[in-house]
Amino acid sequence: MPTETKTTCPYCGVGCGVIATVADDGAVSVKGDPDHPANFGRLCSKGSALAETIDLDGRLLYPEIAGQRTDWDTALDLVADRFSKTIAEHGPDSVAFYVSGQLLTEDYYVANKLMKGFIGSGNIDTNSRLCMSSSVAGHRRAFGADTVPGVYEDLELADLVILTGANLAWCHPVIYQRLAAAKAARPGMKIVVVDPRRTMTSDIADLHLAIRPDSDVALFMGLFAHLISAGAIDQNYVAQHTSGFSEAFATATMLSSNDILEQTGLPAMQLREFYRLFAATEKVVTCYSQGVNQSSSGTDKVNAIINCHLATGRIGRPGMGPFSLTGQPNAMGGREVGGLANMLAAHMAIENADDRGRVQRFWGSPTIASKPGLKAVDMFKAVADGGIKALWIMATNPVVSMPDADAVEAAIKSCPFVVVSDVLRDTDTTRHADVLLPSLGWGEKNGTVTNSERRISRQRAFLDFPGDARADWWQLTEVGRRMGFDGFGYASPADIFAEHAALSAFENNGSRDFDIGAYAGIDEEAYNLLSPFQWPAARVGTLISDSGKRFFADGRFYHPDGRGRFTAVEATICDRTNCEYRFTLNTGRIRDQWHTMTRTGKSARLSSHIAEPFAELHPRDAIEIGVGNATLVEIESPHGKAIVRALITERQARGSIFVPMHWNDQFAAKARIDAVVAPIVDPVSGQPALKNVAVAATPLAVASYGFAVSATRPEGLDACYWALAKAAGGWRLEIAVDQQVDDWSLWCRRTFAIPEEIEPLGYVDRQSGDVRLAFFECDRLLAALFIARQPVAVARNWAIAQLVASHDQPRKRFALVAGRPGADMADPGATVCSCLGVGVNQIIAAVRGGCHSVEAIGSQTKAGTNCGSCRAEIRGIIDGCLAAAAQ
Ligand SMILES: Nc1nc2c(c(=O)[nH]1)N[C@H]1C(S)=C(S)[C@@H](COP(=O)(O)OP(=O)(O)OC[C@H]3O[C@@H](n4cnc5c(=O)[nH]c(N)nc54)[C@H](O)[C@@H]3O)O[C@H]1N2
Ligand SMILES: Nc1nc2c(c(=O)[nH]1)N[C@H]1C(S)=C(S)[C@@H](COP(=O)(O)OP(=O)(O)OC[C@H]3O[C@@H](n4cnc5c(=O)[nH]c(N)nc54)[C@H](O)[C@@H]3O)O[C@H]1N2
Ligand code: SF4
Ligand SMILES: [Mo]
Repeated sequence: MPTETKTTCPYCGVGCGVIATVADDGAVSVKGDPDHPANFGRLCSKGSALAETIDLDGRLLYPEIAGQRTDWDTALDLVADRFSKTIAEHGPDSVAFYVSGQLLTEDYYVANKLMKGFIGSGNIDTNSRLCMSSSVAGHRRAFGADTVPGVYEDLELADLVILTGANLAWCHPVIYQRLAAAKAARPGMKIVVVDPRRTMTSDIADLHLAIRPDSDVALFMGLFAHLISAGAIDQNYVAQHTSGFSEAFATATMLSSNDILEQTGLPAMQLREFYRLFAATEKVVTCYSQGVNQSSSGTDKVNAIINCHLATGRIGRPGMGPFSLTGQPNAMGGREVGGLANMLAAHMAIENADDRGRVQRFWGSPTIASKPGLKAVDMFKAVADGGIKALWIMATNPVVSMPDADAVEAAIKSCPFVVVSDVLRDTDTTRHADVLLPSLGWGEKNGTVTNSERRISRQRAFLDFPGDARADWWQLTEVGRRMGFDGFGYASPADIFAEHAALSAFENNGSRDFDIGAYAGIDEEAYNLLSPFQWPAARVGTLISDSGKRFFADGRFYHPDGRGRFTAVEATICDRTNCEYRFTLNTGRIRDQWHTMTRTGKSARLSSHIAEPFAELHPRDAIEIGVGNATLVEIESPHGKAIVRALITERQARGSIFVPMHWNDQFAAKARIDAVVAPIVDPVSGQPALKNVAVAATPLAVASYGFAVSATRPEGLDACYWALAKAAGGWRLEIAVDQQVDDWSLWCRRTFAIPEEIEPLGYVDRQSGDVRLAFFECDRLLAALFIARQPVAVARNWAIAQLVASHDQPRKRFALVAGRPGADMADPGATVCSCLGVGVNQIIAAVRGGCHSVEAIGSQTKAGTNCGSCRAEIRGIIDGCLAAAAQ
């Protein structure tokens, strides 16, 4: 009998409920959980492809010391011993943990407890520093606690939704779908997108404000001033429930309208329209994500937004409020357990002696960190300087995702003792570990996560532990015990959750926002049955008292005076016109990859949407620097270099370049974009400015470009540029060489491990530089290579399909060498709908055949009918075709 398990998607902070089914033959399939209140059955492309990413290929299955397999006892004893000795010799601040919003709450709780309560240092920081720390700091300044007041339903109830620095269509696709459905049902609802780039999200916007990078503070200060002059301030609310209005007012009115126009770069009409809409609409939700947080003015951006909501009293009521969208599946859970270096458990403050005493008493711990620890960027600097001598990295890949990534890599290499807990054997970070600890992955591990709307859901295991892999909480617990600490006697995640819930209620009585006391002491059985619930969930007697409570509905905040605080923010501008590094590098995400690709990179389907690292450039910038479409461009800063494909598009503003954050040394020659990113941080939160980096861009001199498909993973690639992606039946490869290659046939034999007896089919034309080589074993294609002096114009998806086709007829083999489909072999074009494998050419054909709506395309080609993540792109293709036809 197939078994069904209700669990939660391990990707983004939407936190969709998933039903995983294991069939009798062990095959796993996933579908959206119709009962989960985050997604009501929907999933995006990444969620839908989860079953394709859980194979054991590439997994780390056994502990290793110095690259040699070992057993758990030996590995754990060594970790405990080295940490203990380092602390004994150099003090508690000589060790550190760098953890992740992809840990489950239970893992995170134990890591934080071990470092802050038993080792006695604040040196635990997390990739949430790169993600949510400006929001945390902004919330604490405004509300007195890190409270996210919004819920998803607010977006559906609002009359105006502002999406600023958030590419919802690609990064929170299921919220995007809920919003798109609400707008379709109620077309009067307005959507404003604030983003220097025109993204897929801007396609549903009534107004897209393509502001200059980092001019958000000016934009929202201008709005604040407008609300005052338009008489839109809620005077009663401001008087009764807030403080600091006059200081914020004074700074906001220091900027003239001209300053705002100049700083934001927006046309006056657009700015007026935005301000008018906000002033006139009661139900406004302002959602923000990394375009806000990842900035040297990130915390001020958050407070500039919150100021406008406090001034109008539009907070704490349905359909309104500021709403920070969390990125990782458990970014919120990490904040709840106090995983950041400057926080304590259960939303308590490390600077507050009462809080420290309370947590220490609760834990019965020998010590408690007396001051905040080092924040991520400073932590790796301390590793480089030798101040930190033992480091444990868990569920994050800092060699790819930290700014100044080459320096971070060098720091890790130089650190005397590095432990990495991961699910994969080979990542850019695991290659530098002294000890590798194999962790359980999604489907194997058990615990809870909290999504963007404060909803706690279970992740449940439905697969056996592979090899010797063990849960992260177990690894931490074992090390804690071996270091001689009491307080790590947990037998299961339920034990840990029960303690975490009890701590949240400990001496709380409504003084702290985070209270899930209703679950204190929860037993194994209840934990296993736990349904998704939102915090707060305090216990009064036997009742769960405030489930469903709307934060700030009563106008009470968590500052000692109970008031919400305005923040006097300042707008800063950045002008690079005359700089050597005159471009602004903006980095972020694409639809079908997750972070450093360790999981989504396994899926051919997901890799078919965008198979290569790229730089979006404005056409005029491209002309100026001499970069042609699909040629290669080198992006450089004083910190490092990257080489990516040029994608010339008017969706990009002049002077800016967008490069995705995902590619790394496992998938490309030199596309770790964080190697280029400067380690500049927000002064309040310590969050790096990952969206505004001064860079130079130049064309890469290339002798030949190439494309290849191969049944096995290419190895030892000899090329100045390469990018590798999984494809159905094998791999796809883009390359470029900077010098002529004498023997391409030999190059293929080495790269694709072609047996000697197999002769290539094809030709090498020295005059034109064209090369076409294919290697067949019986009727099966082993590898095919297409080389040209210009970017190769072979139909990629068609070539990939040849890996699984039968080549029993010579005609088919020759068609492959010709590099284009024969008359009976249509080329689907680049994949748009990754769920159903529909290419751009198929959609264009359907538009030409009379399908002029996304729905019509869906019924004709099925594109966009599964998860719906590609619907914005389909709409774009229809519009493009119709516009072209009308010309
Ligand atoms: N497909 C996919 N989805 C994901 C993830 C993933 O890896 N892949 N990761 C998850 C995680 S951890 C996170 S944190 C979220 C991030 O989700 P988002 O924040 O939505 O994603 P990003 O692409 O990082 O950046 C959002 C937008 O900010 C814009 N931006 C840049 N500079 C500015 C500026 O100065 N002002 C404004 N207003 N906007 C600016 C960028 O152009 C970009 O379009 O996504 C989550 N979801
Ligand atoms: N330039 C630039 N850089 C960025 C960003 C950006 O927008 N621009 N965004 C930043 C943001 S918001 C984020 S959140 C970070 C994300 O950056 P990372 O956290 O570095 O990215 P991931 O690829 O998710 O890394 C997770 C690692 O943990 C492993 N893993 C998966 N599951 C488990 C598990 O259960 N246990 C353990 N122990 N390991 C596991 C994975 O194999 C992988 O190696 O990147 C940041 N860096
Ligand atoms: S929106 Fe997609 S990635 Fe995010 S939780 Fe839902 S299914 Fe997973
Ligand atoms: Mo993130």
